[in-house]
Amino acid sequence: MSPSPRRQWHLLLLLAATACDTAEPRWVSTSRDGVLEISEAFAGESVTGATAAVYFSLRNRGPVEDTLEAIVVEGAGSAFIHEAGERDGIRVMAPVSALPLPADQVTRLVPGGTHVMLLDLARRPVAGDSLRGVLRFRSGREVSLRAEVHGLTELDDILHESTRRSAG
Ligand SMILES: [Cu+2]
Repeated sequence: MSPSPRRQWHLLLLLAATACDTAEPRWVSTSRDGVLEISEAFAGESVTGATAAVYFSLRNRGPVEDTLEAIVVEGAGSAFIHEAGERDGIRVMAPVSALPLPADQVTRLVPGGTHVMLLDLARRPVAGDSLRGVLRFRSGREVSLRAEVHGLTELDDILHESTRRSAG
């Protein structure tokens, strides 16, 4: 006799739940030794086409600080680490030469905060594109980068999401 219809339903529900969990796979990349891990990488759709901002989370699992020193992204003439702040009530961003990653901590680059700025893009990134590159660290470690390009509305959702997350 075949399994009861009820049992099949349970199996289907289980499969559906699993499918939902993995519908948007969390992309993760690590250094060869597993100490540094990058996740939640995305880029904002460029309005002008000349520049784009990239955001991600960097986890340093090691017992000592490491430092992000260089970023190379395919199709971008250059990439800089930018810190965002306020000066005389005006929102400004300024390049910094390196981004320290404290031991055993996650450093988050989010809209409105520290980000990677891509300049001289060969072509305008649009939603659905994927930017690829590599991050280089003072220790000599390298981590590959793959950032999905999000549209402005989507980016707004992510901004709110990260705001909620940091508040909680
Ligand atoms: Cu910037």
